[in-house]
Amino acid sequence: MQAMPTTPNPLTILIVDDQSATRVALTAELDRAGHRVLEADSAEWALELFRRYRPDLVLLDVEMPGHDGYWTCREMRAAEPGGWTPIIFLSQFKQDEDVWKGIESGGDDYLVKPVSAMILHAKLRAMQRLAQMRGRLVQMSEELRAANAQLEELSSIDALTGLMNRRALDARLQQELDLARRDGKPLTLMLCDVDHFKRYNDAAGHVAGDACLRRLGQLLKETCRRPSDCAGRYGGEEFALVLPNTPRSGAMTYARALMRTVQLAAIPHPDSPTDSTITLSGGITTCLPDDSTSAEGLIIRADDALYNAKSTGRNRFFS
Ligand code: GH3
Ligand code: MG
Ligand code: MG
Ligand code: MG
Ligand code: MG
Repeated sequence: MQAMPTTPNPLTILIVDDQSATRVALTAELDRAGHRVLEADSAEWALELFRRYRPDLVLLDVEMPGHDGYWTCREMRAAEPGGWTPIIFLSQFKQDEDVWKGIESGGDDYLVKPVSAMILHAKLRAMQRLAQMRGRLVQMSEELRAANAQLEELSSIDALTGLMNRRALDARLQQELDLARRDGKPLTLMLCDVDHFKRYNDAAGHVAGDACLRRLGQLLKETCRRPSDCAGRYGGEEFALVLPNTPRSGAMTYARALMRTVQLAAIPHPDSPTDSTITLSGGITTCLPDDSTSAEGLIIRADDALYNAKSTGRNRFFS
């Protein structure tokens, strides 16, 4: 027999065979090549070692007293959901059906005993290559999953304020509406619009305008005291608040607190015809949702109320 090189990548190999002579010969050869070897003389012991030591590869006999190799192979596959350990059958049965059964039970290859050292090492190499490829694929899919999660997060955040964006707000409103309907709880939607913000930009510049929106975003976030309250940027200089389990009276209290917070922040407005600092107008709608309540309907109602707050002088919240 030709001299076989030692392996650059040693494997932990589980040899399963009821014949000690076969195990001894295989172990000697694999040992010589630099692999680590585990030996089992029965299906039960093989499974025990498989679970305990997670070998890199299994050489599996077919005929054994008690459970046979096909059974052992199926059990090993069941013991590694989502994983894959290469399993090569090594058997004296050489009928086509034997090979078929081995592959059907989950084996990756089927060799007929006695097998030459060169064939054995070649098959180990092939399995090693597949395992490495699979490892790379698993790693890639994990990276992809992480990148997707990051993208998902980014796609729901407003870049300027760090609040939820319109997309995420719409989704949250729908979700809270469904929950409120199921639980028979009141839901409040509040739309807030910065007063005379065009004039602010015209007088102070867009950079200052952006900073002002960021500051307002912070203030809105701070007014969300319950974990279920959520604030988002609806678009431009408009913000929205989704307040689950909040009746009309609670919503009014909330609006007063918000107006007070903005008043205390005292962000100077260089060119407002109504006030020397930034103010908000708001439209509030509260519902006890039934089957006819829709997210669009809530937005329309909050928008109508906001229009009334604007047209009656601004710096106020209407419901
Ligand atoms: P009103 O009190 O009626 O709401 O007046 P307004 O000027 O706030 O309303 P209008 O809708 O006429 O103008 C909104 C302005 O908000 C227009 C734009 O200059 C400003 N704006 C919208 N989005 C942004 C933004 O991302 N950054 C900055 N700096 N300004 C924005
Ligand atoms: Mg046997
Ligand atoms: Mg507006
Ligand atoms: Mg405005
Ligand atoms: Mg306007």
